[in-house]
Amino acid sequence: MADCIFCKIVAGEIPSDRVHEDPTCIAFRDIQPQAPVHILVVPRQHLARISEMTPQHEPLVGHLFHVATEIARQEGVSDQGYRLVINCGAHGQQAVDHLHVHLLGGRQMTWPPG
Ligand code: DGP
Repeated sequence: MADCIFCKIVAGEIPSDRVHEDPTCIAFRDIQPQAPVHILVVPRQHLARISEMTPQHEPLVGHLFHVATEIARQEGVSDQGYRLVINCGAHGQQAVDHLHVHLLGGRQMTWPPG
């Protein structure tokens, strides 16, 4: 997608602090971190929102979550716990219309979310 910021990051046209890459996805540190560990796991394939998921995307979405758990281990937050978040659409406060999983860790989270 020509105007998609995360497609540009995937393509290397916009720099990012990458912590993981594989044939299916990349992961990089969020530019506006909301926790000591705040990493975005982003599929190389453009899918605007999780609500556009179809059965064919099940392996992709499963992979994103598996990668997030591996990165949580690498970042040292796995034992104490963390949060994985997908924002969807306006009410979900999704700002970038390219599917991504937020990995947030390194501090106590609260509930309910804001
Ligand atoms: P969301 O609201 O779920 O769409 O979150 C989008 C996140 O993307 C937000 O936490 C800030 C982050 N972000 C936006 N632009 C950039 C960028 O150019 N680089 C990086 N590393 N993160 C970005």
